[in-house]
Amino acid sequence: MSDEKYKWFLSQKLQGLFFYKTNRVISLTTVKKTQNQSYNSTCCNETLILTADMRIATLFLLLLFISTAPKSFAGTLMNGNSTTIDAGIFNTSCGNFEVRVKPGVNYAGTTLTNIQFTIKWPANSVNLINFASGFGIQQQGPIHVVSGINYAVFVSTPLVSVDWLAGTEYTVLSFSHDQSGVGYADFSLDESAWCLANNGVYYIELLGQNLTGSIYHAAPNVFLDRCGIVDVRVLLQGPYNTVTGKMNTSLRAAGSLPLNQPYNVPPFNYSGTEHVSSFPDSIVDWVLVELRDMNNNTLIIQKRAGLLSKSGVVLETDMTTGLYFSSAESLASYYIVVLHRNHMPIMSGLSVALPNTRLPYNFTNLSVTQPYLHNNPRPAELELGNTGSGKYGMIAGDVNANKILNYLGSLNDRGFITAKITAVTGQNNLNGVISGYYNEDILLDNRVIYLGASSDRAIILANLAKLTGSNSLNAVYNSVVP
Ligand SMILES: [Ca+2]
Ligand SMILES: [Ca+2]
Repeated sequence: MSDEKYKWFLSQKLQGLFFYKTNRVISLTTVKKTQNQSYNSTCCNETLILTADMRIATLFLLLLFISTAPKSFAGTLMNGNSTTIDAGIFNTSCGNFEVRVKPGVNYAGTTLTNIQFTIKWPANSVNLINFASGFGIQQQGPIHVVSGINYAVFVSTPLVSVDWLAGTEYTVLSFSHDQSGVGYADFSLDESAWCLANNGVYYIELLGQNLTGSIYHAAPNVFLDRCGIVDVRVLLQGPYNTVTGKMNTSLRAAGSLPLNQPYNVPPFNYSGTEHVSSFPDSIVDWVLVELRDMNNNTLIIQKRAGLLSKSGVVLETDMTTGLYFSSAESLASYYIVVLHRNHMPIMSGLSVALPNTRLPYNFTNLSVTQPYLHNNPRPAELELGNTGSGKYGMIAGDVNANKILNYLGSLNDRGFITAKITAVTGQNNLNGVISGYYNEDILLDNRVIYLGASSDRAIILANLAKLTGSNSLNAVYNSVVP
């Protein structure tokens, strides 16, 4: 082995002597305290047999290293920049992470000879997957579980040349979690007692020189569940009860709610298979939620049917909060549209990054989240109960769900009520009352009533007056949702 072909360096961390060849690095095991006669390469399947002279040289260099090697040239330069290299872990998007290093000064064409760190996160939460590294960093050994914490140690194997600029962050490892968890958890690069005891603390060296800096960034409160979850809060004007401040659950109480989602008919034409075998007492009705493209809010990406609780939470059929959209991408934002069988649809005023479980899109409180084009020029929702209640809900009365509210004229919503009563009772008696799950039951009280108390007709006229400012029977309100 000649000096032209091989170069050597001493690793402070590994307490050893390493050789490598330009353009084809051979990473060697450390010089052992035992009388090794050969050094097994960890790459390239090469074995270097050291000659007697080389062994003498190795021993000499090692002794020289042990006696004279600087403890570190790391430190703080006169200009204030540290010569060390800091590290951090970043939650770059839902479920995705990067471990980055940030050098204090420039390192051009320098060989990264060792880096290691330990990632720490709660046990029994999620698994780490999809590792990628341009620096040959791999997990070393199994995940260690200690007192409810997972520790995974990562080390570099081959030697890699780096060109790093001071103050710039460089991703040395990226990975994801498998979205199999619940809630939130902290992820960090660890410096705990476990790491100290197991030699897994952050360490980095270039050309054998210890440049270990400090850990400067963690990833707290990382969402562990699936990324495409839409958490939306909404009230329906029809069943809203001004006394309780919640929605009535008359359809559930009457046993009228269908077990399969009801939006498989025009104009919704949603063929989803959402289904329940029974309903909790708190369920008001089914709603349909659309995810729309952030750059084109008429482009529907995916639809889901969910259950609406009396307090306004949209639930999965397993009664967990929020709806999961498998087509959602973790880096993208979406407009959220809520539709109901006989209420006007509403859309979020802005596109929303998913998951939004930390800050649900709350259509009931307009001081928090505005619906699309609210009061521009007309309301997109109506205040429920007394003026100043501060609670807003979806506008009742669009019996045929054509996004138009009208009392007279073509396809008017009033006419469907009389037609339904006539069709079911077989009589032209507007005092007739029918019971069941009908779109003509605007108040969702399990009855279709045209005249008298609790009529489903009167709210159409009252809403048109509020929405258009006109008491004309010919007033028309069009939804602002495209
Ligand atoms: Ca209509
Ligand atoms: Ca009714």
